[in-house]
Amino acid sequence: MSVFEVLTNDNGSSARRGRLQTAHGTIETPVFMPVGTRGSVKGLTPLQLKDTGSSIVLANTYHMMIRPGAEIVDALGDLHGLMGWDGPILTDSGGYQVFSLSTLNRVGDDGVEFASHIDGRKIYMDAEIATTVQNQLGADIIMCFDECTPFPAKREQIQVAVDRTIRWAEICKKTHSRDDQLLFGIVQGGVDPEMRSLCAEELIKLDFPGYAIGGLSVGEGHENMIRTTQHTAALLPSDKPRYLMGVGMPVDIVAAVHAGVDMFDCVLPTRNGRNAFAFTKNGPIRMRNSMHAQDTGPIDPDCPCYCCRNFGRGTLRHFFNVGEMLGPILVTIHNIVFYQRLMAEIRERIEAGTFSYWALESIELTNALES
Ligand code: PRF
Ligand code: ZN
Repeated sequence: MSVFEVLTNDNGSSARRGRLQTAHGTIETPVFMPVGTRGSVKGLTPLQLKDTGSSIVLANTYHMMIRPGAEIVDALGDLHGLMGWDGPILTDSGGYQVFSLSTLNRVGDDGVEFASHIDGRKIYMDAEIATTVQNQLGADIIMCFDECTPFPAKREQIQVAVDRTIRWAEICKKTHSRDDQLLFGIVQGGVDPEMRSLCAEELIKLDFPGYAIGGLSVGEGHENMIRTTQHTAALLPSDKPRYLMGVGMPVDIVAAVHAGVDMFDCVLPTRNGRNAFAFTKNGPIRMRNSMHAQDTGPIDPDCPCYCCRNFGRGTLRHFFNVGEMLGPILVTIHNIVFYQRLMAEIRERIEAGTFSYWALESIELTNALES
C-alpha cells in the first residue's frame, strides 16, 4: 500500500489535493508545517498548536543533536515525547543548518566539519550520522543530508554540491534503518535547470517515498524561485509527495501549489509573529504602530483565531510595547491560523475545481499591492 494518495488533480494547473499516511497520523495536502526548530514552536503549547489547525511540525536535527543530543532525546521518549506532540513530525537533516548557521571548518566529499554555533565545539556530520541521528530522534518523516548552494553560485560549485547530494542520498538510504519513518530525497541544483534535471533523475532512481526541492529561498528572488520550482516539480514522480523547503510568503505557496508542490515549512508566521508583524489578506499589519493605540478591533474581523476573538489591536500593541509574552504568543497564533486557513482554502478550491483561476488572481493581486 502506498503512503501517499492523490485524491484530486486540478484541471487548470499542476496542483493536487492529497493524503499522506505517517506513523503518527494522516496529513491532508497541500500542507503547511510550522517550525519547531528546538522541539518547540516558539511560545505555543502543543494544544495551542493543534488549535491552529496544524497537523505536522518540523524540527531540526542540527539543533537537537547539539542540545540536548540524540541520546537524551531518545531517553525522553523521542521527539514526540520531548515535544509533548503525538502527531506527525518531520526532521530536517541538518545539511542546510550546518551551512547557514555554523562556522564551517572543512567541507569535503564525505561530510562537513563545523564549529557549534553554541560553544564552538568541533562537530563532524555526514550522511550516515545525519540518518542515524534522525533514526534516533524518531520523527515520522526524515530528510537526506544535502548540500545547499548559495545564490549566486558558479556552475562548477553547483555541480559539486549536486554530486555530493546524490552520493549522500545513496548513503542515507543505505543507513536508514526504520520502516516507520519515511526518508525523503532532496533535489539541489541552484537555479540551473540542467543541474536540477540531473539531480532529480539520479534521486528518482533511488526510489524515495517523497522528494523535496531544496536550495531555494536563498536570495534568488520570487521569479527564479517559481521558475525553478515549476521545472523541478514537473520532473518528480506524480504519485509521491513534493516538499518545497523553507518557503515562504503566502503568494510563494500559492504559486508553488500551482506548480504541483504538496508540502511547505517556513519560519515566517512564527518569526514575524514574535516581531509584531501580523499577516492579513490585505497585507501585513505592524502591531507596534501607534495608529493601533486606541483600536479595540481585532487584527482581522473575519479571522476565527483565539487572538482575533479575544483581543483588540490596542491591547496587542500595548503587550508588545511593554514586552509582555502574550503579545508574541497571540500574534504567532494568529499568523499560523492565517497560514492554515490559506492551506484549507487551497485544498477546498482544488477539490471544487476553482483553484487555478483563484491562484492566478491572488498572485496578481499581491503583485499589485506590492507595486
Ligand atoms: N536543504 C535542507 N533544508 C532546507 C533547505 C535545503 O536546501 C532549505 C532551502 N532554503 C531550507 N531548508 N536540508
Ligand atoms: Zn486571527
